[in-house]
Amino acid sequence: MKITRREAVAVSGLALAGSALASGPAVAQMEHEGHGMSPSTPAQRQMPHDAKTAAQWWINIAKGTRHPARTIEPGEAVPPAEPGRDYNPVITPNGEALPFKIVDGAKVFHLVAEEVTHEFAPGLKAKLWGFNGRVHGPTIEAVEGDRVRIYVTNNLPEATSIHWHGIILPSGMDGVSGLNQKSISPGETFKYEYPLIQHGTHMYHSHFDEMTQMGLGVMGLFVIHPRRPAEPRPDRDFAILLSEWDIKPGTYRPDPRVFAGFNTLTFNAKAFPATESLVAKRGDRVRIRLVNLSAMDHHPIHLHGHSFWVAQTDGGVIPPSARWPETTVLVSVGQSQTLDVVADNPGDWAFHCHMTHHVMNQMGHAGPNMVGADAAKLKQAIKPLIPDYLPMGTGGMGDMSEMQTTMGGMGNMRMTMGKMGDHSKRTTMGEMGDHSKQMTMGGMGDHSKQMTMGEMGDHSKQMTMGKMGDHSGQMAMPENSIAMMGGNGPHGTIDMGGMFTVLKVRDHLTSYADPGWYQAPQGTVAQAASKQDLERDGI
Ligand SMILES: [Cu+2]
Repeated sequence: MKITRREAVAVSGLALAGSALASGPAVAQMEHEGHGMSPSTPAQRQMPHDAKTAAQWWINIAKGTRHPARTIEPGEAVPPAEPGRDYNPVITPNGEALPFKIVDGAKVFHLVAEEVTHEFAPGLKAKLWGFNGRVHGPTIEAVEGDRVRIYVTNNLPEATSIHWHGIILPSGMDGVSGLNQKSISPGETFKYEYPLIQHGTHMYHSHFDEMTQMGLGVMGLFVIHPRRPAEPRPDRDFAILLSEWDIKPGTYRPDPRVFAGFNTLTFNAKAFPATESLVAKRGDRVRIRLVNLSAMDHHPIHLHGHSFWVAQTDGGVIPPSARWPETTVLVSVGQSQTLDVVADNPGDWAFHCHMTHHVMNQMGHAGPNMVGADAAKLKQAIKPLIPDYLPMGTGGMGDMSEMQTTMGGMGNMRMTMGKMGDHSKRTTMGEMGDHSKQMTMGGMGDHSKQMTMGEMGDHSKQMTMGKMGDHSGQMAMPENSIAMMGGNGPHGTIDMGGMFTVLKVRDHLTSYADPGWYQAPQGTVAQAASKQDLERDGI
């Protein structure tokens, strides 16, 4: 049998693949058999039957392909990569990595798709579909040159299939139900196996009944490190999956059918203030991998206090000469954007979606707009119908979070009767200090009552004024719902929710545990102007 030079090189390359791949003679035998059929095109070659030789058959094809994130040739002999030695593990804030074992040179993972009860933030839980007891699924992490074998067990009530988004692999492993494979029936376990011939930030997600399954969380991150990085490894390597949900207050199941009005916006399936901070030492090379698998929305993600480089996309590494600096990057649906930044500015830096509705939580998107309204007249008109009615938000909506914080923190939608009693029907709130103007028409009490009038219509029984009055210790809000915005900060309430977290950069750290709030040097914090300042500058 005649073997051309190119084929001989391919065969020897495969033989070198060593323990991670099949033995050389087996490969040579496969090649000989293939060529013995004298195919006129590669597509006509007889396909190998077992997974190992199939992987090698495909590696031969991959050798001829180009990918802008490749540091070794496909099929090069490399052992399964080890954390620490070959890569610095990625950090999935609020998440975790999927464990693996090495069997016969392959990294073996097992995903179990199943229903999961997930907490988005204290006070808001939902029944979702995820993997291995989590939403989203655990992060799959591997290194270019590794061969992965991923078992997917379907414990969902309907069929599924899993697509490996952005990963270059054999067509039959791509996971589009009906196109590349049969769907995975409930109770079945499918096996996906392929070598990783690229590096980058990718994802896995359902490709069967996507609207429902992705709307309920059937997805996760898939990070592949370079085998021989051309650039220094990041010191801190974060991966964040962006998604959105529609959870009607008082319900436990997101509605995957909606196409607008998502009211729970999440980083790794958590809404602020449940999002973990990103912690770095001053001077650390920080990589932030952003992946957007929202149903309908793109997210412009903004970092304060720093300028970053957009260094990679899902398609590969951007050559250094073609990178551009940004402080905000748009992460479109289905995209990944990888930001490289040197954390050189100590402080607490907001990192958030710049869509204002995406940094708000479930409550408060609907309801009447009261900004600038003559609330006294409105109150007079509604009082005969709802005796306790108190409009709110007439001076802006910052009071919504302010009150909730006063009542014991974001997400804690219960408040003491004493507080509520103090606020109801009062026209000013002495104890609210600076916020007295915003609070003119009342505090938390009217917040909830506004909900009665607006978006909470479906929950009128829960929201009746009488019931509110009956609550000696707690005010009635729809169960399982969280405040529009607000977390406790070092200077008061942080009027943010949803897709918001904090990059904490510190000069001195003994660990990467959350260091608490930044202690700003004296004189570097904005504060009320002094009389002398105003006089000196003619203000
Ligand atoms: Cu957004």
